[in-house]
Amino acid sequence: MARPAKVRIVLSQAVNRVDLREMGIPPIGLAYLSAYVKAHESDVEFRFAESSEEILASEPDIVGISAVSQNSGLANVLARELRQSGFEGPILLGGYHITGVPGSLSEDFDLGVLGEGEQTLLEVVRLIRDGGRSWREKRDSVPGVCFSDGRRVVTTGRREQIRPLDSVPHPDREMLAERWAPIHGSVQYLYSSRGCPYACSFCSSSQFWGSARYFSAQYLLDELVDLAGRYHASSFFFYDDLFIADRKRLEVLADLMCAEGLSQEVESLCNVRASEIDDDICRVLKRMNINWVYLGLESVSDSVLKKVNKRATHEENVRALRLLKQHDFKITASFILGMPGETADDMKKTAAFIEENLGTLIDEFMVYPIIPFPGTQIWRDAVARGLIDENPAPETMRRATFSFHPDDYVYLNDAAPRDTFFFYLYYLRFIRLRHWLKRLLGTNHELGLLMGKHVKEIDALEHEIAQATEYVASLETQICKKDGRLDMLDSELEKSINEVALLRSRLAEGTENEQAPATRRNRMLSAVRRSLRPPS
Ligand code: B12
Ligand code: SF4
Repeated sequence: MARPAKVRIVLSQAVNRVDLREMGIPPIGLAYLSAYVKAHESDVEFRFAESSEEILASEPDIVGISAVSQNSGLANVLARELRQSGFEGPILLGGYHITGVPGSLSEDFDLGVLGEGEQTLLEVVRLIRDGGRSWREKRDSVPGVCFSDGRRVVTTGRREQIRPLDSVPHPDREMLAERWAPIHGSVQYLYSSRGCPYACSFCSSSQFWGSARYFSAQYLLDELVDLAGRYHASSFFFYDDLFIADRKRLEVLADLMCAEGLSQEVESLCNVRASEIDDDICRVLKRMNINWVYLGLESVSDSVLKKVNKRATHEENVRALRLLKQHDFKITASFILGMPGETADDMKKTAAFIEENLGTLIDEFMVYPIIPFPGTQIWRDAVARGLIDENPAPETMRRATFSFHPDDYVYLNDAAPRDTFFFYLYYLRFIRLRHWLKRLLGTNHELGLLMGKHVKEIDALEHEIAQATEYVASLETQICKKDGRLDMLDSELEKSINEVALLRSRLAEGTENEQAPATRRNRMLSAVRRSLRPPS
């Protein structure tokens, strides 16, 4: 059958496929690219593919790959595989890493797209379609790109932001549907803005997007109605860097959602910021049926918060937690360890704060090591201090992000020893693991386990345990001798392994029972239900 006379663009994302978290959220950025270019050109079609084999099987005219820093090496490998398989067409690279380090563009790519990609991709597609073989000679006519001129990588300057943001159509989620089969009743991720009005020194958002821009309330309502209707969304996750920055717009959106009946049907989640929390915003969020919020607290030390330009104090953070709880929100708080100037005492206090408030002010928490990502102030400082190369090898970024070996991690902090930092990082990750296990081992989940639920959660827990085993082993080499701290981690690890094994066996029991005669299964389920009933 003859191929339709359309330019076929195949988009891909360089991800670590064994990482369950990375695989969990669809790459909506690629879906915006497809929607935007298709809205301006009728003779293009978009597909999403993962491996080089899949990409080639889609017979692309143009390939576009997206990568964040820790996966930039995977993007290079993908491009190399395409070239080695004989693909001679244009290969483009976009996303955070190439934007932060244009000089890292590998020779297999024809072009790097810097920052916001829609308009640039449209121009590049037109150039390729209309320019024939000589398109490469005109690359310098497109703002917001980088490419090699044979000697070095050159950039063409920053492109103007797209304004108004509503001129970007809703993402083409159908392009992703095959891989991320929209499960009926699932969480649907969406973005209501680009950029953030703050400039924390560890975050690249404001640098990447420029000044913050917002989709209008009506644009968002239309997207929500589509997601609710088409995919029967069980919840909306507003995945913006800072969802609540423009509150007037949210008030209108809340009105529209209530009028549409959406806020009764679907529960939502979003990212907030302590300094923006007051009674009014809590009420607006509740009207939208947002019941779970994510909040970056980072540290309990005011001097650390100041140093990373957080523009929030510990007191403000606690006040926000209390207010959110008064309004009955569930809260996931995130913390960062190893920030410049953080003392051992600061780390100890942050750990104590988490333990004291877990289950009361904080429902869930996450803890990250600080990483100097390109485009951030701490990156620039680390480069200036000679701690990281201006154009780091992809493997360096990957190891700095994911390796649990202390030697791979770029430690930025002179104020506390490395082993203290690693101890608190791993200790807190264990506290998180134990908290997670406690929740799953609670009687309320007995029934769920017997019915074969929580499979994904248990997979994720096993993944965490495998990582935890690695970091205890690596900490042993760091601390060099067995001391009380290691013993504590060892025993936490052992408990966790036993408990996950218990969960796994309960799950297996449930699966076996599924095949057992209905009467036996029903007897078991009613026994569990009876045990869940409060005593009369
Ligand atoms: C969703 C998300 C995730 C998801 C990943 C989902 C996935 N499928 O990969 C999850 C939750 C797993 C995640 C995790 C992490 N993330 Co994250 N994440 C995001 C977030 C919030 C949104 C991404 C997004 O969709 N943006 C919206 C779309 C519109 O933007 P976009 O994807 O960048 O695409 C646009 C352009 O970049 C460009 N473009 C992109 N690709 C391409 C390709 C081509 C060909 C072209 C032409 C253009 C183009 O055009 C698009 C449209 O304008 C961003 C912050 C942000 N606001 O972007 C952080 C962000 C990407 N994450 C970041 C980080 C650091 C992490 C973690 C490493 C955190 C940590 N310290 O542990 C972890 C690592 C993963 C892990 N294993 O734990 C950093 C990356 C910094 C960097 N330089 O790489 C960001 C930027 C946060 C920040 N502000 O610092 N993350
Ligand atoms: S960390 Fe959050 S508040 Fe700070 S600049 Fe990034 S997105 Fe904005």
